[in-house]
Amino acid sequence: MSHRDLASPFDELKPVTRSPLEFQGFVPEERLKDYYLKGYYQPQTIAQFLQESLSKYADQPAAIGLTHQSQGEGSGSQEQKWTYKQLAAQAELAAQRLQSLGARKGDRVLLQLPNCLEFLSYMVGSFQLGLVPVFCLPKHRERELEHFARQVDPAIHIFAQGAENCDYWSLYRAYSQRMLAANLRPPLALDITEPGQGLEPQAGLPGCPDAEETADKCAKPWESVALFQLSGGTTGRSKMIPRTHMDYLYSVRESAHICQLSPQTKMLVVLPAAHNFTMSSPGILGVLYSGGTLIMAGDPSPQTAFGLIQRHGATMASLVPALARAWALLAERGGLSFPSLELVQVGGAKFSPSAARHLVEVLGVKLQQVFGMAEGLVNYTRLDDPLEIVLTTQGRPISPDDEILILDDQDKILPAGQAGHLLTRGPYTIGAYYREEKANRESFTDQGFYRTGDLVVAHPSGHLEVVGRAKDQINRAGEKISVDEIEDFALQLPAVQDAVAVGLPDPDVGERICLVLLAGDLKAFGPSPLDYVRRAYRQAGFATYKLPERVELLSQFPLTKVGKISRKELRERIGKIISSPQ
Ligand code: OOB
Repeated sequence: MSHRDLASPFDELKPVTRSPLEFQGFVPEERLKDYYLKGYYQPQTIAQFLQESLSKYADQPAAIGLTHQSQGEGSGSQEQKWTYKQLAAQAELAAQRLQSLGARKGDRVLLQLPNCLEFLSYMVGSFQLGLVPVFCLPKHRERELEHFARQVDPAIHIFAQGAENCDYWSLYRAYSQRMLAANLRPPLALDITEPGQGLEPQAGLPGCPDAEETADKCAKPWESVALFQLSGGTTGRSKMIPRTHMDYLYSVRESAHICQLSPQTKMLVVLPAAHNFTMSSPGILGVLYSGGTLIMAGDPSPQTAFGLIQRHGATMASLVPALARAWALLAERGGLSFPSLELVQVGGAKFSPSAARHLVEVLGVKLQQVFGMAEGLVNYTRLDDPLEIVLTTQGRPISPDDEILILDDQDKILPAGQAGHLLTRGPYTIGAYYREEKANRESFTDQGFYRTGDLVVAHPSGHLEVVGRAKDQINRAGEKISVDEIEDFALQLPAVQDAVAVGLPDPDVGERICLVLLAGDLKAFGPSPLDYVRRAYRQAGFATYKLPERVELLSQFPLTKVGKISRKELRERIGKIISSPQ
């Protein structure tokens, strides 16, 4: 297929001035100033932070991984190793491509790339131009992408056609057409697999501006938004999480110190690169800050990961519990050992003490539990914590100024040692979602504390143990799904009278989506209600991980005393239906 065939129908739309970024927070300004004065906030943008590493570690290996860009002799992915200097040159090339599409400082870009080397060059290039990346997942589909585009008005959508077997051009066209029909301006498309301008930055084209130039010179530097992370969402669709240069970099630097990263660190990047865990805890930015090497895993299978660890001597990896369990089982069965691997971080969902012990015993590595959230707060078990603490808790906060409240249902502080709702405020936790007035009133207190929706108990050492969840969310292998989003769509299906989505406990992925339906017309579902439902969600452009994996039809829903649907009883009832013989 030629470039022409793939060309976007919107190529003629040249980016014009996009809407400005707004900033709105509930954290009292005095506190933000205080964090600044305490030295948590350095007067530095992410571009300046990266620039320092790119020069300081110029000849050291920065990254190993697959690249999608055309290699002259035909394209396709192949493994390459980039030094920091090469990464800088590739970032410059990426910046040139972005600029040639008209991207300007302050513009948002949807960055939707798999774990390949270009993820790094386009991320660095975007920051260097003063663009604000929205860290999309490769698994996001047109429904999610359209929502992000409507929220942040991006100038460009960066993707790799064909990655993960997905036709990103057709997703792009579908949501862009809908936006145009609604009189909204879609972003331009940048498909990194299309031949660019060669492998070297071109003379004559503008290069990356000096990092100083793109730095925001605003009066309140702590308000300068660097990037958007995405929340799993509890009420409806994903919310956009504006992270500032200062807050994000503070968490990255501290995380790198806590995890003792160094130029010898070789981090295997298995989870999606864009996820907050992988990006900043200490993640990709932490490794680049420390002069270490990133090993980008092209696919998340344990087999690929094991091969990369052995070939390149990875020293650390970050996993979700589902993957950590799979690693431990496979390594045990195969009698495998990984002498280079020192540290395995596990986070994103609750890691049970027994699975934690098994991992440590089988892999002979140091385990670090990580309980974090894209909204900010990250807790780590420390590398010198006693084993029992590492196995049974999810760690303690990064900062002495992370405030932790554990409250009862009436927002009253609970006595020490009792489990309750976790609220938090601190130097790297957001004070508001982007353009979400209603959700903000629910998710933040007047004093700017974020309601995490997690139920925790604090140990005397200050370590938190996650004991449950109060938010309406399903956690499938670390991927968060808002039950509202699933239910809202089910209610639009003609055959459905009422719908409730529940997370069913699952030994492999933690939880699976079960959609419980009150059927208006049973026949409308055809022979397989599950097929009917999955088809409908797929056609509506939902990411695959959000498709229900089980459908139960009931004639009535159990109600609480006040007449609300009782999710608890529903879960129990469904549990019984599933465990009883057919
Ligand atoms: C990470 O970030 P998100 O935004 O995808 O999800 C945050 C939520 C938390 O509120 C909690 O419900 C759950 O994920 N979670 C955990 C957990 N880590 C996250 N629940 C139990 N145990 C854990 N260790 O998932 C994230 C962000 C940065 C670092 C690590 C994870």
